[in-house]
Amino acid sequence: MQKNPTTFASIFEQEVYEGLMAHPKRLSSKYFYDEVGDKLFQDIMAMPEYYLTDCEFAILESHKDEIVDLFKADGSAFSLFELGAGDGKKTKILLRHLIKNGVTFDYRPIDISQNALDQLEQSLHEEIPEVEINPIQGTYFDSLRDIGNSNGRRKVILFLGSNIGNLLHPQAVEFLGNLRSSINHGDLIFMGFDQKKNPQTILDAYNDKTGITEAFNKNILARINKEMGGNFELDNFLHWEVYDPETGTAKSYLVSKKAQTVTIESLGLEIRLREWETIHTEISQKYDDAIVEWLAKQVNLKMVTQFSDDRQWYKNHVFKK
Ligand code: AVJ
Repeated sequence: MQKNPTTFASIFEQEVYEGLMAHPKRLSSKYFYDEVGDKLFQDIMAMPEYYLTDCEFAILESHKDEIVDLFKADGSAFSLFELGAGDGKKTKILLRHLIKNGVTFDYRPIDISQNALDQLEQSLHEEIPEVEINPIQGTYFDSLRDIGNSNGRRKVILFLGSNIGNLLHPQAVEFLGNLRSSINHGDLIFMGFDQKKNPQTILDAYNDKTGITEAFNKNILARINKEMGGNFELDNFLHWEVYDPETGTAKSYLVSKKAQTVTIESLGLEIRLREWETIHTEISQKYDDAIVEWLAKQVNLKMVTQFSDDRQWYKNHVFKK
């Protein structure tokens, strides 16, 4: 029973279909984010175990003068794009400081979640009304087109939160190469990279005792239930995290606790899962200087500077063409 790809109502449906028909099974982490998933990710960022947000917050706060000077460059107006802007909590440090310094820019947050963009726009109007905001809904891939097509102004691209870590190295190289093609000389890319560290610290960040990350991971099944008429029984799955300190790759899985059959109505799909069969849902890549230098070299991006927290748990690198 092969479904004709043209009959899928959305790319989400198509990717779910392909991922659950594949061996081993997989679902893409980009589909974690609906209204529920956005909230769960905010809860994750507030957890003590999820050090990434605090680290990047501290870096932006302590280096905001240098960063604003860097973005200001020759003083010409620029567009500040942000890929996967989310709730913009960290970005607001920079936005506030740019405004305070009288810098001319507009803010173009891009996110897969329209809900996240609506909330961000609302909160910015209330907290920093001076910021001109032009939100764009779409994936990272879609965003390249928007960045490439925006002519005229200088561009600064923010890619915070180690969001790049959702991409395997070959995908990251392809993405960065395309990102490079969509910018001009004089434009900047400001990116967050979570660093290799004690493997236990990393595992704990993705495996909290309170079960928030588990609920976040399972939200993709909840979405399939809601949006495609699925009947996944969430309790029948285990959230499982592994971290390979050699490659720096953290991987999330949903593991089927028993043999079970799941139907997804709008896909006309009946899926059988064996006991302990896995569905791979996310990778969260960790980096060191050698990997970042290698990535930059692959796509001919120049490294401008970098910022780090005291413990060197997290870094923001700046690239140019
Ligand atoms: C938003 C992709 C950076 O991989 O650390 C948090 C998502 N997944 N906990 C990450 C996430 C589980 C997060 N990124």
